[in-house]
Amino acid sequence: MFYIESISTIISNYSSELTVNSEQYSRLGGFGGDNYYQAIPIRVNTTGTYTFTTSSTIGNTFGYLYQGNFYPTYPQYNIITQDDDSSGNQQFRLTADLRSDITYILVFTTYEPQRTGSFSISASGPDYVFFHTVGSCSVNEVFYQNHCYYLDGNGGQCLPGYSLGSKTILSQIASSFTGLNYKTAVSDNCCVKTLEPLESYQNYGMSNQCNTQGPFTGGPTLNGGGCGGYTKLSARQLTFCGSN
Ligand SMILES: [Ca+2]
Repeated sequence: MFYIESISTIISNYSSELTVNSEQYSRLGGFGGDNYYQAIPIRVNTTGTYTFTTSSTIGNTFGYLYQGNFYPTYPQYNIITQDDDSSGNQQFRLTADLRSDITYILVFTTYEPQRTGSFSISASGPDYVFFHTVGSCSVNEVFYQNHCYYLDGNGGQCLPGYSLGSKTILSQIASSFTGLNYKTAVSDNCCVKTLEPLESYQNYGMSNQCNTQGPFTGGPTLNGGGCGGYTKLSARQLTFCGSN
């Protein structure tokens, strides 16, 4: 007895280029030189196994996949997998089990330093892969509906160009903060200040990881951390901000 299983595979594509204006770093296992790279945040809506292959005019490509944040100066942190040539013709192929509640970073770079050119990445898996536009959000930010959101221990203040985000938005992206970190400072109170007044008695809070350095093991939850009904605002109150 055997089964014939029908598996539908969905293809997603991303195209961009490395230029002399791209960011540079010394890739993991590289030559210590300056490799141009793109760190592309990716998300999936369906947990499963996904494969990323590349084609390029650059020549010899190299790919890395990270969970949560990618730190260019510590490229060994958070790494899930890497590949050089598995797709043939010196192109990489990465395969990984991706969860729908985590943001991953796909780092596209080249085998040798100082290479520029256009490239495309093709993802295949049980659902679409969302490649976030490079440059739209910076480190520790979540990209959502053309805005960038972050959590920070900043006492209800947001950086220039950002404003307090709403609980509605936070409810939709809270889990995306898994693997990320405070934007500038660890909080001293982990009840989240949002656009709404704290005294609304429905506050988000960090239940697992209150006032401790990330990467976060989870996002804020409604009334998490005993924050339901919390009404004070401390100097480093955890704060939810979004780009204007
Ligand atoms: Ca390669």
